[in-house]
Amino acid sequence: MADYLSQIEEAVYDGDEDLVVELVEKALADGVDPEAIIQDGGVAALNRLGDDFNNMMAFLPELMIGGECMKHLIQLCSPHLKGGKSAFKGKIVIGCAKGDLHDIGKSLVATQLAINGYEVVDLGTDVPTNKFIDTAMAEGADIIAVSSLLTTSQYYMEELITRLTHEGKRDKFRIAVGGGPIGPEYAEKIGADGYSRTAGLSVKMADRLMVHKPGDPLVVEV
Ligand code: B12
Repeated sequence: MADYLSQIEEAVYDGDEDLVVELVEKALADGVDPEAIIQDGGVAALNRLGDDFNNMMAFLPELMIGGECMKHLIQLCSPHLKGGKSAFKGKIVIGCAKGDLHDIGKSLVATQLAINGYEVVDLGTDVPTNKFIDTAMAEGADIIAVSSLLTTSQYYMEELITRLTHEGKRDKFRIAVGGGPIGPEYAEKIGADGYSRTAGLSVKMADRLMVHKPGDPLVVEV
């Protein structure tokens, strides 16, 4: 299994889409855990590409191809992810903060929540604060979940909470935040209700948020 995972990691890192598809199909057929393929294969490669980008050893095209490989990988793995209880648990509006086009992590979170009993309204990328609020109101959502990978877009998470407070709507929704640069400290600082480090953990976080009351401490799953 470790062999498959390291080969998948290398293929995503190298941007070899055909090889990624071939290896992931073989690994799934051999019973390798789809979550391990996503995390230890795909995410591990993207983290390496991100580090290379920081060190000017990789550039935008490499990130784009890596992202495409990851999307193929997720598409193949998603039908094999195991859900828990399927009874309806609540409604979640999710999207990427304004200015942010990184949707791989957000989509993984949306998938995990959907296969574990949540109705998910996915607003996609670059979502203006208004749209989160208007959709959550119209849908009667329980949770608004915002993803941000850019330090320049994470500010809009704070804007969302400030706007809800000013409009007297803060207590209508639990706010969950996550994504690369986001940690529990930031979530606490802006007054969010929940944070989880991974998509898998977002289900436990959402389950806890459904019984969370205004003023309760931040729910953290790391
Ligand atoms: C792939 C990639 C891209 C692709 C994105 C493709 C796509 N469709 O998503 C492309 C090429 C488009 C891209 C563009 C850019 N990128 Co980019 N990109 C990456 C890269 C390599 C991987 C991101 C990724 O998908 N990771 C894998 C996923 C699964 O992880 P994740 O998103 O963190 O999600 C997990 C958790 O965080 C959590 N989670 C995520 N969201 C949420 C939400 C909630 C509510 C919860 C509870 C949990 C949760 O669950 C997920 C699964 O476990 C990262 C490097 C890195 N290490 O992350 C850089 C990175 C994010 N990019 C970066 C930059 C700078 C850019 C650009 C500005 C580059 C440029 N000069 O144009 C543009 C910006 C575009 C824009 N406006 O958004 C920087 C950001 C630096 C910063 N701190 O602001 C990074 C960190 C690279 C680096 N090291 O410098 N990028």
